[in-house]
Amino acid sequence: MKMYEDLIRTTPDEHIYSDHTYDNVDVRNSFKNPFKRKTKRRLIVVLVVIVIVAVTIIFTALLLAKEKLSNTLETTDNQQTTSSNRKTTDTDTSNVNCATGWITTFGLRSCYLFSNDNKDWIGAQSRCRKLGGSLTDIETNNELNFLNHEVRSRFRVYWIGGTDNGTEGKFRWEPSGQPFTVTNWSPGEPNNAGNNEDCVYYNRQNGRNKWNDDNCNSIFSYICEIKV
Ligand SMILES: [Ca+2]
Ligand SMILES: [Ca+2]
Ligand SMILES: [Ca+2]
Repeated sequence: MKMYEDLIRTTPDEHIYSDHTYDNVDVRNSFKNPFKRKTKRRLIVVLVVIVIVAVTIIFTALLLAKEKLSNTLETTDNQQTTSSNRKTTDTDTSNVNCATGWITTFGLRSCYLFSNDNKDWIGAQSRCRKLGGSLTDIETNNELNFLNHEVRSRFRVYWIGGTDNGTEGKFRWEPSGQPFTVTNWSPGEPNNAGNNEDCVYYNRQNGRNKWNDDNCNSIFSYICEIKV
């Protein structure tokens, strides 16, 4: 209050109401002037209105931003769900119906099974045949991209149907006997290490999904393919 009185005491307007004196009584009288009180009240009301409007604008902007973010996340979720459904249901526009546990994607006329168990290459091929297919062959970039993507999301090593057994260095798909038309070798592979690597698997070396030739007696998971 003392500070406020000092301030008022030095205000030029006080000359009007102080009757040319600066004693405390005159200053208090001038402060009680109804005109000044009204002005002060109006000022406070205007300030309060400004604060309310500013808070409302900020709150509305935050709400809109939150809603926009929520819509974006929902759209992404829907797209992912659609993508997932495409692989696992018969609503795929390629009209490929896959049995439970087998997957496909748009543009491919095959279903694929990623095994949960492990076998050597011959045992894996035998198992796939019993299921009505064979170890997968990879004949197009579309098929390669699909399998690369699927292997990337799993933490296993998978046998595929490639081999150069019988003719060293000439890789083919079994059982079709077709030579490789697309390849996805790891750097430095195939190297036929120890002169004893004739079967091909998908490795996870350096986090990439590349092929390696390995000893056919090694035990890995496997990818079966049924052409429809
Ligand atoms: Ca194939
Ligand atoms: Ca070999
Ligand atoms: Ca190798």
